[in-house]
Amino acid sequence: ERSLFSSDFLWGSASAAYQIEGAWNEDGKAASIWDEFVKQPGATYKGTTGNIAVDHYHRYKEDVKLMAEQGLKAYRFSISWSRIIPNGKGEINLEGLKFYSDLIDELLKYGIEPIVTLYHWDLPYALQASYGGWESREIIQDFTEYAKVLFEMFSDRVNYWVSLNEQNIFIMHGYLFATHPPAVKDPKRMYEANHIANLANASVIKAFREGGYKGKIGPSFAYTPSYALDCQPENCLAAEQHQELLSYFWMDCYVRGTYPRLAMKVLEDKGLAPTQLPGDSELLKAGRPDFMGLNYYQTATLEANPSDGIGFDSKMNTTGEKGKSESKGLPGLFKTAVNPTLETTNWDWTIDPVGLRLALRRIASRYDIPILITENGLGDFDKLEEDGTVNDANRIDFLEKHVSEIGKAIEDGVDVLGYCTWSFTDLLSWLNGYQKRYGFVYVDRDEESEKELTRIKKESFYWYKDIIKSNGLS
Ligand code: BGP
Repeated sequence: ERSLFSSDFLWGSASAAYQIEGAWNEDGKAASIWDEFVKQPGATYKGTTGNIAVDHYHRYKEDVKLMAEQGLKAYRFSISWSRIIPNGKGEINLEGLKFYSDLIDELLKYGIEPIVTLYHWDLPYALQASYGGWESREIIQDFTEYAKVLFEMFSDRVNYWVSLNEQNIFIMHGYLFATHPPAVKDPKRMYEANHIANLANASVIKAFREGGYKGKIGPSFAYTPSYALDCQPENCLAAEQHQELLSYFWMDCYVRGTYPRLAMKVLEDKGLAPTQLPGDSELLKAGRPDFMGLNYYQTATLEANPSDGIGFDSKMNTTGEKGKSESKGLPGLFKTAVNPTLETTNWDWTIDPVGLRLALRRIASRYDIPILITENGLGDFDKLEEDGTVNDANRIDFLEKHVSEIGKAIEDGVDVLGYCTWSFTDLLSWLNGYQKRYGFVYVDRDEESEKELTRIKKESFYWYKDIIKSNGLS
């Protein structure tokens, strides 16, 4: 049997600073918007925070050793801006730089390719407080300056950079659902902040090009491909609206430097179109990425939504009791329906491996760009058995089917650079606490006590080890 994956395929796994590091106020780090947000009662599941998280900041050597044991080819992690530049602008914190420099060296020692995310949602709180974070154009320059510090310091050792992680998620949750900081519910402000984030993303990519750094850079997008319920024509239209407004709206900006025409018409009609200034369009066009980072978890099934208004509400399932989520969708355009052909996770996310092949094909077809899968995984309640094992058969099944669909997409002609599972160790799920686990490595902690945070290899750890070794065959 011949592997469908190239010999340099990046078999990886991913994490983000706030979700693993802990040490939230150590060695010169200042607070991020998440450090502040979690202090508000009811902000997160049972009030969980990343103050300690899984203590990766102090245990990174142990974690990297486990990665090496598994044979990981790549590891995606994010850098916490407020460790590097505590106030968001101005003075650089050398201790922060040293932490990531040491982490990169540790990875390279074992031949693991670092994939570095510049921004995974933990904005320095000072920038939120002083000018409203993503709502001010000042952030374009500050984000670019911060990125340049990292390019200068690390681009001799780093070949893959992710600019913004899931802009669509942090913007929609931050300014529409009010479930992420700054917890605003205002579609007008959302589209303004989003436009500024687009400009900041493009500005960083432009700076990367102008600096002549080696390596590749691109954003990671949370792409949820859409299906029409029952193939009814009006539901097909709803699915297209969903695709335009929730996917192409972002990806077109990244790759083409323009907003999709039909989505923009919807915003104009509703008085929600963002302010565009002279020069914006040129900047967006100068920010074409080298690859599209794809975070794929699920597909959505849509039906027509005859109601009117501009609200877009959703109720999240943060407890893991099936059937607790509800999405109303966009009035007049679409609403989410249950797909009778798909199983769901305990948190009501559809399980759809073919959806990954579809996502890859759609991106490749529309944009003709290489794709780096920067996240994919199953959140589950894993159980540590008396005998010290964790049999996460569900996760193995989930990942195996997704890997197989990647193989098929490669056969279809999609250029896939690599696959990072979410996540390597268990870690904090932003809104669902520590009980929603994704890792190959179990971390022994619960909501009440931090315990010893002992690392325990799950069954999936060994499964992925074999996949990597055989380059995707087993
Ligand atoms: C993505 C984020 C990750 C991670 C993942 C799982 O949206 O980029 O940081 O959290 O989703 O999501 P959750 O923790 O909500 O299950």
